[in-house]
Amino acid sequence: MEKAWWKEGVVYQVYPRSFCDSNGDGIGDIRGITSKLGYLRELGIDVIWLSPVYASPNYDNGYDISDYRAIMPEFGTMEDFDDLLAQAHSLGIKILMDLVANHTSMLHPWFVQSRSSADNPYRNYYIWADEPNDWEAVFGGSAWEYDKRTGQYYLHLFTKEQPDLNWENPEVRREIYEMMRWWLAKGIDGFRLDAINMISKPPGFPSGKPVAGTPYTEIWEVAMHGPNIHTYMQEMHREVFAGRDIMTVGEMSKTTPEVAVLYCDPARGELNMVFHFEHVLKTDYENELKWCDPCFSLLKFKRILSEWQTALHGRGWNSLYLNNHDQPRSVSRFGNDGTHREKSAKMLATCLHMMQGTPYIYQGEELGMTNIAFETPEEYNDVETRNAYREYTVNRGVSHADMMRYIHKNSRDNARTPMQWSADTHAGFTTGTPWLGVNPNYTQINAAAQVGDPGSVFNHYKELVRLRKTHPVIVYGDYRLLPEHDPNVFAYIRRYEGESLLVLCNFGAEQQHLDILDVQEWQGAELLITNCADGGSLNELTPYAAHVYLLRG
Ligand code: TEU
Ligand code: CA
Repeated sequence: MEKAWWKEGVVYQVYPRSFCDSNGDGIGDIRGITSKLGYLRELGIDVIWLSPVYASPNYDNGYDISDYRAIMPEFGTMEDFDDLLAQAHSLGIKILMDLVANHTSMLHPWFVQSRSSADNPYRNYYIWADEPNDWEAVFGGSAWEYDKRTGQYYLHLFTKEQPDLNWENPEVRREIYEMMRWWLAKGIDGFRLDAINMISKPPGFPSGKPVAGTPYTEIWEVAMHGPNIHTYMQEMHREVFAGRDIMTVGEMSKTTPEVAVLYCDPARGELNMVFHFEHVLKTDYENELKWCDPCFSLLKFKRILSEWQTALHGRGWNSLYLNNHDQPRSVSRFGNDGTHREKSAKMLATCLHMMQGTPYIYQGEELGMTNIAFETPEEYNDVETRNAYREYTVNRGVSHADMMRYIHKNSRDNARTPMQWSADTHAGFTTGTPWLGVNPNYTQINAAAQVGDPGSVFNHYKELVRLRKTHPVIVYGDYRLLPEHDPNVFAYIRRYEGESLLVLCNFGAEQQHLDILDVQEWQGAELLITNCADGGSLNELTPYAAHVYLLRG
């Protein structure tokens, strides 16, 4: 298997709005990020994925870009960005830009031109039609918006403030590639490509599955991986990526391992890896519906992650994540954010970081930050949450109490509350009023309390990051799931050049006895890392225990 820095490193995702505020306006900013590079260096991460920092009216917090070559004034200036990049590089940390190119903001000059008249040269930069079809937008309502100036509808797969670009138009592609090269010329180290599997639209806009209680149909089965997607990805590779030592990861909902290989098989010249959604959509949602009472199945979780491990081995590369700015906090979701918070956070991290692929840590995950439960819908900022509250309580007959319970579990704002730096006011995130409420548990859960504590969640993550750099079996080893039928224990073996790694994780609050192993074989193995103060055991796992054993050849 070809070696690469992006296979060996660990990525840390920064959501700038919530990371660190340097000037007291309550909004995280670029200077704030720069001021925390020492912290990231201490954690040992190699790459920062920066969620969008471009100019944006923030209908979707930066995922609606109005100028690809300018920094959002609330976040600072281009000088601040250049300084962040230079300082990160001087510490050996790379920077990945979040590229949102399926759509722009409605305030992007291209769209302002496009909507101004039907014969404007920018008209074909977007997708216009005389009649809408029945697609439902990701954040609710029709995916088409009527624009009375020209009497046509434009397509928006997300909010109406995020019109979809028309990738069929070669001018659009040329402009996007040129802009990407402009960022690379600055010295950035790669891209995370937002919703990139949606850029090629199916001809005729065929209907999807009906969405219950609405006149709309789903886009998920019909609008992903359109007919020209691989042509565009290969073109982007030729025009932008080829010959550069950069990292690329495409965000792709509705992607199976077989489809993912088409994007990340190096021989095809497309992307390095993809973010799939299977383990976050199919293990605790009811029928993949986000607004529900979650019911987690470890059996499904193991089956899905194991399938990805096996299917991509030697053919592509996995990205490993449990958290991002769109997902609830993993410790609240898959672990236990009550009495077992620290132990289960370490267990989840161990389980993920010992797999093959590039691990992603989302800000605050390394502290075991938890979900938030705001009392009222008004305290939520996220456009998806706000729209869903309205849609479900007004049109779909869901009660306020039920909907709030679903929101507490699954709102994207669970991930977006300010980073908990210290026990000071507003968690040390800002001296002003934070744009989104701070989780009140910051007095217990914060970086200041954890960095110097060898038993902290932070130091467990730090050790996982370090081990990846010292043990090639973690990066390059193959993968075998131990008997699949255990509903509480996730156990697997990795092997590489005579070394074997045994990973044992208890996902439950009960003690588990294991007899799946040839204990004799592992008797002399070294305990590489554990979340149990009193050491590991090969056949007894205390609640949420995680042990990793290494056997040298
Ligand atoms: O998300 C794309 C995506 O597929 C979303 O449907 C995602 O599944 C959803 O946010 C889950 O609730 C990307 C970004 O990550 C997201 O923050 C943006 O809102 C979206 O694109 C539009 O740019
Ligand atoms: Ca600020």
